[in-house]
Amino acid sequence: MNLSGIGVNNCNCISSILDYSHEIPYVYGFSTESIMIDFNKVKSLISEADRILLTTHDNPDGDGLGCCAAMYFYLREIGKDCRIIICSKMPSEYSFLNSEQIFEVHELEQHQDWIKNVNLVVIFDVGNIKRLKTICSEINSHSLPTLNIDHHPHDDDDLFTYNLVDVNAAATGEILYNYLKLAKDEQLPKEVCEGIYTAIMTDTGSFRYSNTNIKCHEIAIECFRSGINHSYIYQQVYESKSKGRIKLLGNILSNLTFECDDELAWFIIDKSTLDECDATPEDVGGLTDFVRTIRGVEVALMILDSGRDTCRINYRSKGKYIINGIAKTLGGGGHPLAAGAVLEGSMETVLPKVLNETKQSLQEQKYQSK
Ligand SMILES: [Mn+2]
Repeated sequence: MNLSGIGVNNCNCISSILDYSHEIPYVYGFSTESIMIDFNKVKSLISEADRILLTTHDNPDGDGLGCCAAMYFYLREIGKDCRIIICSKMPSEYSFLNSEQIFEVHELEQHQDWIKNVNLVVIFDVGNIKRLKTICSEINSHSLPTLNIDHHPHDDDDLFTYNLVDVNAAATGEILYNYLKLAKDEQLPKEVCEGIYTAIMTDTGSFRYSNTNIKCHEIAIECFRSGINHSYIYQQVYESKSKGRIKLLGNILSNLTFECDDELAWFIIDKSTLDECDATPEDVGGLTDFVRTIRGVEVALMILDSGRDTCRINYRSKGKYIINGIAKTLGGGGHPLAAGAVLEGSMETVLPKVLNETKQSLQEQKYQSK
């Protein structure tokens, strides 16, 4: 297959390539540092490993989970001893990927005997290995080699053994698709395509966000050919929201604050808000995206205090402002238009700090663009 123009960065030494500067607008699908990745290296790592653990980040999304499922079915077909073990519970909207019960939630006692003899851990969609939570400690304690397949920018102190990172890919699922096409060299089976399609559909907001590219649609065509039920997948992901999530949406919409000439819309969620709405921290997914849809709003910001003395913040930008720099300043990271962080402290201490940083950055960016 033709792999030209995919724009893959070979990232055993990724620092300079992936270090975004605020002055450089991020353009999806375009790379000035395009180096063909050695997919063959990935292939040899996989062929040398008998036992492979697949995993993704905490609060898993469709991209990470879809990749795990797709890779699982591929590895099972080529006879690998493989398991998917994740560190958070499976979100209900993705349970359709788990009809064969292939996802397991990590439990030390239950998994340590199997994990200690793993030859390779394949990690999807994780910018920072700490996002593997309890699985990260297992990897360290058995010194397991890790292969990270991802489209997030990575820090210099990246701790993965091997990196296959393409920040221009719309989804990790796009990178995995490219790899599987090369490794398999034939039409991918339906069960693999279900995972790939889910990954790309969710990370592109159903082929609407600015990261959507020609490749996404080409992959979708192949997924359709394999016989996936695209409307079923769509309904499972987007039309199966809990009542708590919708109540929470109502609550935050009536408590939005607009600043910076109404270009910034922010909202807070704390434990009492969650309780009032019968919602859980898992129900906050997608709220920031929704707030971004308001006309005139360029940046949406959520600050979530779930009562464990840390706050999670989440940014979405329409494109005028780059927000992963702010997230990085606050100890997090992410994509130029979708980023976040977890900060120590309660809402009282975190909120002023986050708002200051955010408003200052938006002001600076506005000034620079003039
Ligand atoms: Mn992703």
